Amino acid sequence: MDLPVIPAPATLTVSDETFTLTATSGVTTPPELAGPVARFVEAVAADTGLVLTGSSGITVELAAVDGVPPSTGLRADGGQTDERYGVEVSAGGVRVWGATPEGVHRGLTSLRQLISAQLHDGTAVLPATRFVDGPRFAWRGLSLDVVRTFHAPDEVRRIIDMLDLYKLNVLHLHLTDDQGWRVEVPSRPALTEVGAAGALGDRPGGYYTQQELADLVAYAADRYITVVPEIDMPGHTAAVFKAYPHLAPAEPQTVDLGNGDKLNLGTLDPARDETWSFVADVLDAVIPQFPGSAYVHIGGDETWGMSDEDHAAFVEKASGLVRERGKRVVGWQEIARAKLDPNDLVQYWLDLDIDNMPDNPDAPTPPAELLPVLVEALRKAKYDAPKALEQGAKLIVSPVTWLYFDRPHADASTDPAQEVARARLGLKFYGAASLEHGVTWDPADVVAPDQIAGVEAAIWCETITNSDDLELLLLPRIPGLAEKAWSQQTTTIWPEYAARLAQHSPAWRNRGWTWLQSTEVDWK
Ligand code: TNX
Repeated sequence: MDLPVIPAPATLTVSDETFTLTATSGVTTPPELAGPVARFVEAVAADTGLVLTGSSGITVELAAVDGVPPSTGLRADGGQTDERYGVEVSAGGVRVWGATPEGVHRGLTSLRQLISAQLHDGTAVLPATRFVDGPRFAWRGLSLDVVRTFHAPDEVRRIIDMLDLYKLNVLHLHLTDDQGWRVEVPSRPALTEVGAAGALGDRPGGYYTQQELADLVAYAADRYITVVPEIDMPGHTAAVFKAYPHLAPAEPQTVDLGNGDKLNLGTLDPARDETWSFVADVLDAVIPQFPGSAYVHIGGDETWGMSDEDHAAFVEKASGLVRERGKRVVGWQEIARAKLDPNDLVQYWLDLDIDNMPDNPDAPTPPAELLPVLVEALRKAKYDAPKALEQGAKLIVSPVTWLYFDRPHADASTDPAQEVARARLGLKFYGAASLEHGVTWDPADVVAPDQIAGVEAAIWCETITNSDDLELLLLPRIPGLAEKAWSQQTTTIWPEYAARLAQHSPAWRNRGWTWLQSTEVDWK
């Protein structure tokens, strides 16, 4: 029997006995585990409505976990924390252990999933089981675009809850782009006074105050999730130019996309002193707002208006400013064209082969002006990952084919209203993908495992106008991401996975999350 735990645990045995959990059950809590236990009790209530009022039935402890290999890759907090855990359910009760509080938190998360799948009328009859588990990759994340559509702090907290339920541990916030600037830099007030106004098209803008970000970072940290900031440079900077026109190129560089939107090809200029005082001011203000992150993401992508030399000069100098401030560098794969430090991380996204593009009848034809630019970009992209590895840098695996969640859903929904949203959501350019497609791959097929720092999905918000849209594209894809990034079981059998996934809808419903009610899955 498979228990409905996602990601699938490393080992699992199940027997015939059961243990019954009710509202009078609870957790016997040693003081050093008060945090994880409090989170667990809150989360069970939100997932199921079951409020655990007692203090017995479940015990938690710090103890070594045997029988699971340690994770590989790098942690976004720069540390070495062991996330392995064990869960044992017997007729006498439940025991959860881990080598660290973080491991215990991950174990209690598996227990949450079991409880919500088994709960009927306020009682959860848990099958006796024993499993030990731990993550395959140390960095497991989601990159969230908060620019094209601004997502208010409460919505970001909902996303953090989704990451937490699936043991993901990185939220990468894409805080700046052409359409807006979303983080305070007190020494450069126009970034938020001018640059934060508006989003894509006529959507409302916004930004996170320092207090709001501090609250989000703390909320994530309570769930052992690191928030990594991205300041996208030297391209994707139209909002900077709107706020500070003296940083803009002398001649505006845009391509008309023919749909009312203009693509900015203008970039920050590495030859100008004012560029560097700007970058330094931004880093000085942003870095302290993300104390838990050992990394700063500098973007570096799609600098189509720039020469290779200027791009490399920019990346090298910006990276130096990040390192001088005690942080490590992450960038989109294009940064591999510059000189890297072996501690830098390169986020590999462009796995599309220009000479072998998948058939996609829905793909719009790009404006004629842009076509040569795109073809050249894809040709160069082929060499980025090898260049990164030659320089000793590791990769974050985020291939468009598998981990771009702004791809349309291929599966129909059982709900006609969702069918309308589904038809609208996702970039048609990517071609639709099914949930099954999302789990029938392995990160090690993309990049050799010893070169992987982590696995991260990305959600870009061009087609997303509100939180329902966002959640409809994220769910049920987030559990699939977790299955690939965490589970030691490297092959996913779709019917087996779908049977586990089906058991997760009660918790999503209780939390009011929007998810694609795909006809591929027999939802509970
Ligand atoms: C490429 S991925 C971008 C984003 C777009 C995205 C749409 C990357 C580093 N840059 O600016 O939103 O495609 O999927």
